[in-house]
Amino acid sequence: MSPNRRSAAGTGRSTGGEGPSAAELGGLPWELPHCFLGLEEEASAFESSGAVVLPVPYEATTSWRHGTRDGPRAIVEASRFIELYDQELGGSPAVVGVHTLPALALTREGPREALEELESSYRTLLGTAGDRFLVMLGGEHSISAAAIRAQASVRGERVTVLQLDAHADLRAEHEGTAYSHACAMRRVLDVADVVGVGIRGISEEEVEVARGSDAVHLIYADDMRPDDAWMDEALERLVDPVYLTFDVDYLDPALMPSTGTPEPGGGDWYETLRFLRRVFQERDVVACDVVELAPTPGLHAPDFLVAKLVYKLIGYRFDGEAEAP
Ligand SMILES: [Mn+2]
Repeated sequence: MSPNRRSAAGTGRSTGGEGPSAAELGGLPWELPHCFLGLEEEASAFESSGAVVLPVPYEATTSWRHGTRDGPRAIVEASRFIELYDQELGGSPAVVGVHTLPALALTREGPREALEELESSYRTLLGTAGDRFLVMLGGEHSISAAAIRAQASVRGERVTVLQLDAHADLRAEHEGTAYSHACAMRRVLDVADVVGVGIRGISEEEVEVARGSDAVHLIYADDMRPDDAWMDEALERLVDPVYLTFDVDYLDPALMPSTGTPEPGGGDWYETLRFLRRVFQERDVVACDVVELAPTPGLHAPDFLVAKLVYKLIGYRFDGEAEAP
């Protein structure tokens, strides 16, 4: 661990000309800033950042084990200790600049009110962020619908959602609300096509919805062996612009035990990265979210996995581009 790699010099940026007292204070042994990757101010200023991280620690309708409200904080904390250099990409994706916003504290009036508030907040954010790559950290999966709806409305066009998930989330209603995590994808079908990958926990109702809708294409985990043919199938269905929603229960629970409703089977690390890199190379992925991490006290590997995954998404997004806008 070498904390000074977080310094502006370490990310290829120059330090500003602070006054003498700031320079003196800057020499003290401060811990890493509590933002994504622990970047210094020069490497994480909003204006010069290509990527923006939006923590949304929202949790109201989780079905089983709780704790996804602690997900964003755990991801950001773990991210402060991962290496900035990426040997797969042969560089430090952090040079594009990664800004971390404060967490959104949504109303507690109810799921509908909270998600409407998120949708309008996300729209406002898109107006300010321009074409910066927006990465939302959940929180429960219901938040994705608000972001997707905002994307479609601001762009004035249908988007394609690439959903990596163990579950289809196509229920019309779940436990008394249409704004549940289990309904996230059903709520966007009027503004988006959905390509669900890795599905292995699905109800009969959802199978019927998928069969009856041209807007839904599901690739079951059962059909993802023994080769990568499913990757071509998914890519064929992805029409730009693409919004990526990554529910961490997509991954094998052996890798990702820290989630509310785990399902056996699912993606492994390298296969998942291989697929995601292709998606970013071959399609225009305009924004993404990573949701449903519910940190397990005393077990930090899953938190680090998600932090690294988010950094990989940023790396893939900007791979081959010189600098941030
Ligand atoms: Mn899920």
